[in-house]
Amino acid sequence: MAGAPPARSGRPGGTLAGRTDRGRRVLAAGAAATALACVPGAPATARPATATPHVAAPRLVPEPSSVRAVPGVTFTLTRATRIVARPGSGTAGTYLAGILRRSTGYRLPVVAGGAAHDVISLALSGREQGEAYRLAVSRTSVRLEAGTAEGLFRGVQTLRQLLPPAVEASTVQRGPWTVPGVRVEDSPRFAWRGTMLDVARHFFTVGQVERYIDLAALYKINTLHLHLSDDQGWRIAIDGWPRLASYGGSTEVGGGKGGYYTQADYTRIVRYAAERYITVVPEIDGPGHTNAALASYARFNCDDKAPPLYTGTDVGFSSWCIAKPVTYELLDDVLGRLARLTPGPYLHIGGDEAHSTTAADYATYIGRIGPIVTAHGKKMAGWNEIGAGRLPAGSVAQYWNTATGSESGTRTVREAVAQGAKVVMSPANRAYLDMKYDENTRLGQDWAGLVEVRDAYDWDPASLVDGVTEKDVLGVEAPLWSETIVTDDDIDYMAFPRLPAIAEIGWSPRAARAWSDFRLRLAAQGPRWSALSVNYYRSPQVPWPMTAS
Ligand code: TNX
Repeated sequence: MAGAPPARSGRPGGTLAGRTDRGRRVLAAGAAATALACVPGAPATARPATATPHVAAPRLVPEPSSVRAVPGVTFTLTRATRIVARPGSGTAGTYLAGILRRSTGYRLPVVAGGAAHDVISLALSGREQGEAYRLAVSRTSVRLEAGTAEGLFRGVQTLRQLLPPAVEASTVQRGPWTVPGVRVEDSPRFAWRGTMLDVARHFFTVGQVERYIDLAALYKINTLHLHLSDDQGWRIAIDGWPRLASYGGSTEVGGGKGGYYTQADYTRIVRYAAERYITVVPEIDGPGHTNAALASYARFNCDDKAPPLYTGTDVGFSSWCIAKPVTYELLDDVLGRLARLTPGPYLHIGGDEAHSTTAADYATYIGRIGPIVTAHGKKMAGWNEIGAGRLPAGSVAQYWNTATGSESGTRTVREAVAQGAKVVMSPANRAYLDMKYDENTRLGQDWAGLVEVRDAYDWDPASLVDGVTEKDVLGVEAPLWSETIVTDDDIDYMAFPRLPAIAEIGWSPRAARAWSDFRLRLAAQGPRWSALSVNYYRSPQVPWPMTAS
């Protein structure tokens, strides 16, 4: 999907629609200020809202390609409203009905056709492709159209954000359930908009992963990268190698009891994600980050001695035995099994921080694992270091180093691009959700620096690394490493608000993104997170409404 951003309405210097849009922004700023903004730096030029007094102007994250307010028009959802989900509309209708049922108490029927009044209609059309959608809110209907079910699902996320924040509550709330009149035309800038969960350093249950999937879906994230193995834990049961999970998965950082997914558990996660049009990318890290596996079977080790399990947080001390055939027998079984369990096109083979593997061995390893991935019908993804080895066609290199901090990072990512690989951008000093926000953040690390919300937002994937341009970039991903992350509250605190910032970088046209506007739209998400019981970081950079605290 990467390419020149489409011509936009609603931007300074734009057309008539642009002026409408600026009006909308003024309204939005006014609403933020009058909702008792409690942070210094909140907009000082509040003007009274005149057009639609009781309905907030749309404040959406990620910002769509085009939003046009229809002044004076609102749609109000009642218990008589029906959801018309035309054939081919996938899970979008039932997903929406489920959300609306909890908070409105209305059991809105999801039907395949019928009258055009008092409906939310979801329909496929020939006008859009992929994840693109268009949404039109009039007095009598909400009409959502897309070329695919996936596009309709993305459009449903926009509709959620047009409803009042209380729509996200898990218990019945009082309405009115009013949506502002609006016309949205939207499509993503990048095809890969991901987040990674490290389930190896601390294990997270299926339910915890599903909860994270739902929160990510709200921001149109479409890729969930699961870091399934590391020094501290192996988290997926593999036929024929039972000790990987039963022993290698038996602990975690700090010495807790760890855990692992059965293949049925993993399949549940994959299906849950697929119902939200999120593709799972499983990662088995190597040749470094392999202590849990090496501890599970003595014969994986060059000296035939199994090291003890590891519960600390050091990196770079373990390596597969590159010369041993059993290493590749194991990887063939593991990657073959994951390939069969995973409908998505990618297997992630890690490849980072292999400080205990020689450069020659590293290149040998990448040269051997690529054909294994390909033989199982998948494309290979790996951290940027994989560029130092030979990559199969269609590979993806995930750039994680900081832009200025690592020459080897920029070298290897360029080597990957020179081999035809695409790049997923996860620069640690921008996109890592485990970096502290400031020096007082209780959780997280700071080796890549402190990452406040503005740092997470104010960069562009197509101009970060010299020699890696828009056409090379497949997308962005926000990884959440879990050395210090234990609970749902911990996940929430580090991911919100930075995950939505990265999600917007991945979705919105470059020209639509400005921090001064984003911080206002982000502020409007606060009450939504409160309704969802998301434990978010109240960044002083964002003018949160008082009621959200
Ligand atoms: C570096 S980034 C790692 C991980 C750590 C992370 C902590 C990368 C590919 N490797 O092993 O968990 O830093 O921030």
